[in-house]
Amino acid sequence: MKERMDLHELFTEDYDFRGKNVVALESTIISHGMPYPQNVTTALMVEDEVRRGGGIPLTIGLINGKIKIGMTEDDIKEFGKRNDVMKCSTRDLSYCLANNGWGATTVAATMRIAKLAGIHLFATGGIGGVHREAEKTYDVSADLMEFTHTDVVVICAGPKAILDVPKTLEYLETAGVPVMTYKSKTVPLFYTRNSSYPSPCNIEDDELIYKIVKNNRTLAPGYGALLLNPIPEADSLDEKYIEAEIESAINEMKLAGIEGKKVTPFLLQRITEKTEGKSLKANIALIKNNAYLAGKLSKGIADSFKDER
Ligand code: PSU
Ligand code: MN
Repeated sequence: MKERMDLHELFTEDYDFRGKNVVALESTIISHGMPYPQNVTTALMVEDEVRRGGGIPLTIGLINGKIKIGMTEDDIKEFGKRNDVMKCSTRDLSYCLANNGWGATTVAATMRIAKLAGIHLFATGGIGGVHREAEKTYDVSADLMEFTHTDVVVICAGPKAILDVPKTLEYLETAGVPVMTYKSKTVPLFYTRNSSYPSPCNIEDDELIYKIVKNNRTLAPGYGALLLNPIPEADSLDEKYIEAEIESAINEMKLAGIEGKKVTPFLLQRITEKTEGKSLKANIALIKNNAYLAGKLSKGIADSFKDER
């Protein structure tokens, strides 16, 4: 018999998903990553894609000062509409809970919560990383750090193109985080399917993922891993086109003096406006694609952790 997990009064229930074919989903993409109402319709479609792939979707967020794992359709609709939802990275969770607030969890925060409840697989669009000009701003997302102490496998479509991609890849290498690409010889760049960066480890066979995850549990206990799943060919944007729009959005951001946690939401919104929705369409397609893959892998990943106490 597994011992019951005691998640204390911070959670709406004593969740325990150990051994189950579950997939965690984040909520920052709902509140700060996409405009209303596409944020709500996308979050619901993403849950359907996990189910279609064979997994159980669990969207995570903070509601009235409690952590909820498995937000309902009504919760998601409410999240998408409210404008007082706090973007919570790991360090913000304790404050938001103490304040009885509503909080959207970033990749780092979602990983942290998922792990506490025995969930080891998480699908999203793109992770945060090392920002351009980080040598001046020191802006490195807490998402990267989380992979060194939280054993959750994250499926995304590559480092977001708004980042400094080579520096993000270097950081992950230095930190010792396994980075796999799914059926791709190059590192996918979120809006674009291919890049000039060779894959550190290309996976053609799902069984290999489970073996790598198992091996790494022994070699680097508590470490996460990244699986980069390229955006489908039909939805991939032209790299030069999107790069020009990104550069122009970054210049506007600098002129407006935007920094810190506002950077990523600002850039995503401006790029959506500049591309007249093309980037948003790509973002929706790639996150659905990731959710479906996560559903497909959910049983195998759960089995890789089934000895967990
Ligand atoms: N990728 C997207 N949309 C998003 C994000 C990533 O396509 O909204 C969010 C994720 O929640 C990620 C966060 O964890 O942005 C990173 O924020 P920051 O750069 O401030 O760490
Ligand atoms: Mn940042």
